[in-house]
Amino acid sequence: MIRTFTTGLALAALMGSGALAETIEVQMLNKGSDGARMVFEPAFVQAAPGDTIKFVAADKGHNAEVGKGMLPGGAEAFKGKINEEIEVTLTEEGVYGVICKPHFAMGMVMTIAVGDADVPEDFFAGRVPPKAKERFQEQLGNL
Ligand SMILES: [Cu+2]
Repeated sequence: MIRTFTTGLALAALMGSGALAETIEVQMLNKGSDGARMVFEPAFVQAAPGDTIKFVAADKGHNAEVGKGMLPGGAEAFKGKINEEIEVTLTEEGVYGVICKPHFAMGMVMTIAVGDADVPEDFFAGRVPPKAKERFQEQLGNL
């Protein structure tokens, strides 16, 4: 599949991905389709190694970054700026917890499982606000 990429990150993604790798879009929203406020949609993504996740700034004031320690060993953390649409290619299998920094306390988080992933024991080792933890646990229920 041929796609047009515009950012340097995406170019790196293209070079690092296999021929069948997919790009999966995740919207950053003030209000989800179920009415919930401050959400990533979808809130849970099952990806294959080499797939790219594109965070779309559908609404303003959000960012996407890996929560502290919420990534597989050997994987590289990513951190978008506010309103920045980033594309990240995930090659390491495992669970990635993604947060929106300004709305972390309001539970704006999502989970990406790459490949055959189990929840790491230390996933909640860092500081995770109650609402965020609640949503993470719901998302991790998909595994
Ligand atoms: Cu946000």
